[in-house]
Amino acid sequence: CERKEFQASKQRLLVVANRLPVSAVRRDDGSWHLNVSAGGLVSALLGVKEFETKWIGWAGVAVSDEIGRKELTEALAAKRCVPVFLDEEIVQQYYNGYCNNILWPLFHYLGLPQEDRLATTRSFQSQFDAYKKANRLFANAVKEQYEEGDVVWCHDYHLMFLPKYLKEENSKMKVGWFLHTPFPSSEVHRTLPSRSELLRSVLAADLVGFHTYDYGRHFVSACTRILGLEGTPEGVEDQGKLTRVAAFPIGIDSDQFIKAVKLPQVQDLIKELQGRFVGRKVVLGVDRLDMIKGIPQKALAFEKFLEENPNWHDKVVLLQIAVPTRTEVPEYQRLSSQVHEIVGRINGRFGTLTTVPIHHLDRSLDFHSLCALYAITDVALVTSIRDGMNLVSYEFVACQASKKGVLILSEFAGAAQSLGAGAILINPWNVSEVASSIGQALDMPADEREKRHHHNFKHVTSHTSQEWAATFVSELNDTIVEAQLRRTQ
Ligand code: ADQ
Repeated sequence: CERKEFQASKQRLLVVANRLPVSAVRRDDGSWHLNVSAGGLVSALLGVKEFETKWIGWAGVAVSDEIGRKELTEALAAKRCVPVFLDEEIVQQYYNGYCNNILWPLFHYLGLPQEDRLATTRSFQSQFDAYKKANRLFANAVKEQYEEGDVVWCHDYHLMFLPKYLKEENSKMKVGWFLHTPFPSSEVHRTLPSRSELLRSVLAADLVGFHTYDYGRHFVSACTRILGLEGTPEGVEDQGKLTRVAAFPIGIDSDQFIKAVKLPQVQDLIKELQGRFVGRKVVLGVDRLDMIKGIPQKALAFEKFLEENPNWHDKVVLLQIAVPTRTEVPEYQRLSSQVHEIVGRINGRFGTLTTVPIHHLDRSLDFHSLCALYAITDVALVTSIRDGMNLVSYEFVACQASKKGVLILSEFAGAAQSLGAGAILINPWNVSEVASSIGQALDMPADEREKRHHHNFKHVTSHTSQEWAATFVSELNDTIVEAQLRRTQ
């Protein structure tokens, strides 16, 4: 009976990420409303069903009163979430500052604008201190939830100090850390004043994971060149302690998308959209409004395509769905104005009294509308100038079982390594190349589309988010067993 119980019970997984999979909004009467948040990490981990998962993270809202904190904690408990409370000053310095203004651009090879660079240099130390303070708050929350045997999985660049703090507390804790962004070349990482402390803190984990082999190689190079440690085929070794470093390419819950497209309400939406765009091919972009997604480059390439192909005017539309993020950060505000200006200019130039070539929406779409949109699309256009993986390309493929549309994919997205053979790969900085790829995709014969789609569909349905998480956690368990064996030998 005991054995049966053991088999039935799932391993407990504490997922620690900056944001919980829900955002909390306080109503006028003081009660809490919880919304599921958009984003890659959330989409991937919501599909994970093999473990008894508990989330630990920030709910995206500052709560200073004790009653509010208690009530929010209770509301979130029903969703298996545990809040970490961050005050406004910490959010400003740690999240908007160190995470989004320093690490995010650096990890995506983006330089800061000159005026921000000097300001950032001056405020660097206080932001770094806030980063460590915030990581300490996350560590305390994990400590409160932790039970022996749990696996703790830390996510992303927001929490690079967490492995160190957790291991200092309990060296037996099983700790994994996964980065959702690229890890840049060691020459780029080298420019960070806190370069060594960040690397050493991550190395405290038992297993360190990246989307691609290349990101892992950059990380190992940074450890060897900056810290002078030894890189081995398994990872990084420091005084006999091995930290495993490996690639775990993320996937999506493909079944969820495939099933959704067949639902009657989604089929109704599909018919409605097809009616709306009758006689026109649909090119689709779905992105968070972020510098890394190359949205201005996409619009400029589409403009070039229209310029060079007058026969396509009125026969093609670019639908760009751009959900705003980090709206308080000045650089994101500048990006939003820039995109609106470019789109306005192109629509003014190529629009008619009844149609415009680009429909740009500044908002998130609900899941069913998103699936319907993916399903009616002829060409998905992903122009990220850097992207850890890019799940939108996977979601598009999963929804294309009947249409077999074409994916144009940036070679700077991690997904190019998995969907490269089925997609048309482009350099988003080369506007002419992207423009001619749009033409190639729109004119592609059905048998070639079918072949390319088949390749991508096979990959997307066999490398799912469930498999991603299960592989990471089982590798983490194995790593710990191997380390114990090494110690006893
Ligand atoms: P993101 O940068 O958020 O993720 P991505 O992987 O494309 O990028 O995931 C975006 C998710 O948000 C998708 O599930 C998509 O459906 C959803 N989304 C985006 N715009 C939307 C909109 N307008 N309406 C509704 N939903 C929208 C980060 C990294 C990526 C990495 C993921 C996962 O930057 O490189 O692939 O984490 O590791």
